[in-house]
Amino acid sequence: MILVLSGGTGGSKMVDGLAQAVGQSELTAIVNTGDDADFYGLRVCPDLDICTYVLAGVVDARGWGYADDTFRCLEGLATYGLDAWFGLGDRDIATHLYRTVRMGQGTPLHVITAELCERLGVEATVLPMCDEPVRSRITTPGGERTFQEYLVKHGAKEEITSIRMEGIDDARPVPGALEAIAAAERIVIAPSSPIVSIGTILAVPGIRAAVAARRRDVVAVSPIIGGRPVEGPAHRFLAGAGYTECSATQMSRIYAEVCGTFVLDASDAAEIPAIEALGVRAVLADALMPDRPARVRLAREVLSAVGR
Ligand code: FO1
Repeated sequence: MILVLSGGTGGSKMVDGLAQAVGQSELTAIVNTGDDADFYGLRVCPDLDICTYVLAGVVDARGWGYADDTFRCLEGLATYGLDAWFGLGDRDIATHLYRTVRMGQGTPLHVITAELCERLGVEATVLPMCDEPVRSRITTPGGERTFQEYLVKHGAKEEITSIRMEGIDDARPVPGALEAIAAAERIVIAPSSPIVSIGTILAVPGIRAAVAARRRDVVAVSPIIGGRPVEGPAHRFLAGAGYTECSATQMSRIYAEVCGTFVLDASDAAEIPAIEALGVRAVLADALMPDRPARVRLAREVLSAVGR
């Protein structure tokens, strides 16, 4: 079994590539839930849903939400004067309604996630990092934002002065997560944000130590190419966490304790000596994933970088 740690839009492309490369039944994903939010009383888990929809082949082309969705419900809510800045599609809302109903019955998130996966025909094992609510809170000069407020409502334009993970101390890895980390043939850290996606997963008590214990078999993929994030505002989150540099080398520094191998884009070859000076093996690849064939191509290169 291959294990992948993933966030949402960026990471889900690696999840898709790995699923194509090894087959869904051989893949387990541990997914960030720090971006989760409640809208209109509904629990929305964007990264879990993005990974699930990608594996089910129903994700929209923009990389989140259900394909070809309509937004009639949201339009209706706006008519009634409610804030409607977060794009919840009608079909997508069915997922959040189902999740919220099951949570109200006392069902843990990892069980609900497995139910959604089964109903959507996903054969991979998709695990939330924890069942307990963990929420990334982003402080900007304009005040503290929830993750989705920062990213979507305010368009990720604000400078970040600090980031905290509310609830992280009370979080526990879901049943099966530590076992999957221990048993995986290889572990892939997807090119998601090292701070608010992968950093949040690793901050769940017990997960960082379990991954570090497998360091030799862990490979991380750089989300930074040419000093810029491939997608999303990773540079702002890095700065908010106190890192002044936005580079593949900086990613390796953040991951040095948990990964023995680091895959970076061929255009960043000049950074190899700095990365290897950290005791991390650096492997070059074309780290861009513009389409599905590129995802499986990169996934194969990433696995072969750790001898698989
Ligand atoms: N991202 C946006 O940029 N705008 C949206 O309106 C939006 C809605 C949305 C609804 C459901 C969902 O699962 C994801 C959604 N996303 C939206 C993506 C999400 O904000 C982020 O990409 C992830 O949280 C980061 O991985």
